[in-house]
Amino acid sequence: MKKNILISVGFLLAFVSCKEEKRSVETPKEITKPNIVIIYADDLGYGELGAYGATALKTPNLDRLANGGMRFTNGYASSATCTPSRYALLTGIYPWRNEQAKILPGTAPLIIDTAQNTIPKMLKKQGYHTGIVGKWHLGLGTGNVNWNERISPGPNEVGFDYSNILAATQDRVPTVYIENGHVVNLDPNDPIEVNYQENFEGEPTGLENPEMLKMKWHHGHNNSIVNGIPRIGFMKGGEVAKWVDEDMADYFLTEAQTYVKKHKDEPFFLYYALQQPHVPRTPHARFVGSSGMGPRGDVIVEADWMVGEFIKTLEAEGLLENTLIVFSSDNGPVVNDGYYDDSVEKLGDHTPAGVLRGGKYSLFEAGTRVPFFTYWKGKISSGVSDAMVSQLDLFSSIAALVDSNERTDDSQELLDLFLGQGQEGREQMVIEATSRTAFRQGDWAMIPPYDGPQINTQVNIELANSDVYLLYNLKEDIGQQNNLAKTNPEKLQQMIKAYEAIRGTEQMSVEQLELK
Ligand code: NG6
Ligand code: CA
Repeated sequence: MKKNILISVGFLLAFVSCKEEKRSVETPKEITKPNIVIIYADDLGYGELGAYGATALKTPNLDRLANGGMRFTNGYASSATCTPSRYALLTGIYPWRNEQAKILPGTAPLIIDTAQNTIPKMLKKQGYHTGIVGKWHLGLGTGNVNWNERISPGPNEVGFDYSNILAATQDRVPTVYIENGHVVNLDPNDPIEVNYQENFEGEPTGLENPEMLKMKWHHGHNNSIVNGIPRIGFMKGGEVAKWVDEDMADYFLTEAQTYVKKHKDEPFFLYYALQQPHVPRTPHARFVGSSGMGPRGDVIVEADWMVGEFIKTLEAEGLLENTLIVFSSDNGPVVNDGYYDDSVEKLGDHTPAGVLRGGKYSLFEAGTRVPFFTYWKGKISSGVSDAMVSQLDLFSSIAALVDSNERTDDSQELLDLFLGQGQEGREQMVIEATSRTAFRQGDWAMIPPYDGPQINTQVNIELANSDVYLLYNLKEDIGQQNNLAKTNPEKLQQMIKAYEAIRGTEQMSVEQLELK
């Protein structure tokens, strides 16, 4: 009798487990897939966050994530400027493979081929809803965009189900938000025209109408005036559609929060591309003075707050334990990037590049080595990794996370490392800055000779142009002060060989170089 009962219980259990299994087969697999959020700052340097050693600037929300997740000390953007880094991030392809991947004007055509694979396209095939909120800067349309019709192709044509973006940069026209290809709040009776060559008759400019400016230009940035701020490029019309710079951070935060709330019941991928601390730095009134460092510091405090609020939304929606968050920056820091905004005068003890040499536009480390961390509550335990990782690697690693077989040659699958369970990072990689490239391998950095000024005096950044090869051992010399090329000819030759194996031997013509 007893035996019988046991047998029946056994049967019952087998039956139940069978049903369980059946249920899990029937249940859409998507439900178990984690949400993925990439939060991407614009021009945030290696030394800018408390978690990376900043003391003068307070970034408690980002620090909480960085210290509670896996923080990389050798995390890289692919390029020292925006467009190439964003191209590489989304496609998993080195930006120097695409000649168009350089700083784009607001009228540039889309530089991602619509046939090209991207992270959001790959995720869509795995059942994800995909969205972008914030800065785009990868071009729109195919040339001669009519801003008063649907603008296409754009983010929606390269994998995003939803997009609400600024086209290029905050300092470039058109200064409007574009939602799924449509200018937000466009008045058909006040059509938008944009031109990067010449002004529209009778329209004021920063150059000719200094009396109209609330922020003065230092270099460049003297074309159309929007909200008292002179921009790059000329724009006419679209008065009510123009963004209010000081409200931009709140606008994108609300968009990001709304996106999450709307798609919380399906797996989603959100690319939340912050506009800070790129110029023009326009903190909302409640952040003015918050850093004591002028607008540049204030917008970093603002961005930190925005991220904190965004995390609160994930938490309130019960999503934090099922969401992988990746945070990084598109390139290194710049203090004066074209406006008089007190950033130089009020910098005080803050070192945006931390211990690194160079900055935005530079082939020295500060151009591409940036804050980079992953956070996943309850899944990634807190830690610090010195392994070398590139934003390029997100394509293949995210694919692995969602059981996709898709990979690119340039993107290494480092999922374990990003989830805090692996040790090994990249052995080597090519980095880019204004169409020049350099090489990192092991502890070493090698920069080939390039024509051009050693220092961009306008932004006061060392670019790493030199008549000779530069070779540094970063383990001993993180500040890149001792060029070892002469004393280590063998190492130099080995580095050049490994670099050329990836990059090719063809030299870039001077015209191709965007000399800074
Ligand atoms: C430069 C701008 C700079 C910034 C940069 C793009 C001038 C003189 N300088 O050409 O202010 O807009 O382009 O920055 O115009 S990025 O982060 O989007 O690459
Ligand atoms: Ca940038």
